[in-house]
Amino acid sequence: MRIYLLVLLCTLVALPALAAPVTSLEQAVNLVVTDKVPQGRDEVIMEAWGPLPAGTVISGVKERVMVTPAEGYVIYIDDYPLANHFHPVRYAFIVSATGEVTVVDANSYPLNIEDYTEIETAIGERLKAVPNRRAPLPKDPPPQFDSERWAVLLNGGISNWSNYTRYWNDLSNIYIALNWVYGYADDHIIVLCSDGLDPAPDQNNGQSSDPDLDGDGDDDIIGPCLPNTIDAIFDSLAAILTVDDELYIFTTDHGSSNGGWNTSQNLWNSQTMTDAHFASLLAALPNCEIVFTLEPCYSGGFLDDAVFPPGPIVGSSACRYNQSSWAMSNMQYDEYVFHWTAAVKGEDAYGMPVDADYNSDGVITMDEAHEYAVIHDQQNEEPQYGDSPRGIGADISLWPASPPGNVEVTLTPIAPPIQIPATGGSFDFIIEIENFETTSETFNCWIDVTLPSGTITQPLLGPVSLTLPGNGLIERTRTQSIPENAPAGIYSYNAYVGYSSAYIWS
Ligand SMILES: [Ca+2]
Ligand SMILES: [Ca+2]
Ligand SMILES: [Ca+2]
Ligand SMILES: [Ca+2]
Repeated sequence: MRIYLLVLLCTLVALPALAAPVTSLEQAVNLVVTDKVPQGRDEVIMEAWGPLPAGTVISGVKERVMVTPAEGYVIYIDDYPLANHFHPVRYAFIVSATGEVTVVDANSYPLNIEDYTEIETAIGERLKAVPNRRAPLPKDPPPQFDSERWAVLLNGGISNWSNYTRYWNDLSNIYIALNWVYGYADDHIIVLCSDGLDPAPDQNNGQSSDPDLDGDGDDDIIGPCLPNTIDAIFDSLAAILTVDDELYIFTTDHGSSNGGWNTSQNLWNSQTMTDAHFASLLAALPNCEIVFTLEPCYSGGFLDDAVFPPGPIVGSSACRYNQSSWAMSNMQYDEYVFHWTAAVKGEDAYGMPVDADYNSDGVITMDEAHEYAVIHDQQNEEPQYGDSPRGIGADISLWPASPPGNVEVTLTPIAPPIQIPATGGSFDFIIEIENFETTSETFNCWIDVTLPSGTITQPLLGPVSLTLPGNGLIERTRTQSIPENAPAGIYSYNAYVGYSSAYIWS
């Protein structure tokens, strides 16, 4: 009798091990993590859906993933949380009755993401905690030029689930570089970002994108990043731009492959822009100078379409046509555009100085910016570059397209030598600026002083923006007062014309 009972007990114990029913999402997630996530749950992003009846269609944004063979649970697994979408992902299916787990490879996150339950993981929480941040503003920006330089900055983001905070940070960083370092006028920098000015949350941190990218109180985002708004902007530019103008285009966000070299960039509300469409927008413009910098996954697939003769045009991308692009390890910016922007700006988004002027001519040309970004890019991506005519990127920067104007500035002291007593005083001088070109030139003029210690001061006068007609001449007499407490020694008074201290003509 005793023996019989023992056998019965063993049978009862053994049965559940053969077929363990799964009765909760949590159980399903734990099974998948144990069986299929060797790197550990905190290294992946997971979303779970179920229990679902047999015959439920499971779809990613880009594909049909499976039809559930039985009642069970679906767990979406992103093994590469720092890559921009769309990259390889997995869907696990757990049969309710038996706990059997199968995994299907796919390339996109769930179409009906709103039906899924987010599974808390360390990396998922870090991604949502990434702050919106603005790079420090340069201390002495150049005045804005009236020159015909335009910029279009785009971030689609797809949806508020996938519109990572870092995309806004990428836009803010390049906006500050264009406006505060290169003197692009505010109203010549057109920014289309996710849902535009809609106050509804559109970022994965649950917040709405701040339209003010540089924090000066003036909105910079003008509209949503949708096919019709992009087309409307390029239609306007086609009417405004002439061959003497310059256009800079920057895109961050996700991207997709449509097979081979055919790729697209994702826009807001799950819309897309194909490489061919982007190229058609550029083709409709006059043959002005065009530079574009692309961050999305598969963005290398835009170069074969959009870099075309006669140019001048320079394009670069974070990755090849068949590669994902990546966030920085701290997830605050995207890797390639973080370094590219640092190169042209002379400092990175954290204020660390950067020198990408490889030929030491005072100008960061487009080949140099790309080279700097390639050298410093530490993620699993191969940035791409193309220009037409071949090599023209070495002659193009974000400064106005024309080469330095033949404009000279001369300072002449009145009644030299100038000696100022210890009690202070003043002296007079003539400043003369002559344009030796036959066409009009627009530039800045400023004056600084080399102190007896050798230190050069901030500008004492200017920078002021001036336009001189062909062969024009300006001559002015100015008085400089010297305070009593100025240390004794020899002072040099320096005048400059050019764009900024980074780009001096004379
Ligand atoms: Ca919004
Ligand atoms: Ca602003
Ligand atoms: Ca292509
Ligand atoms: Ca250079």
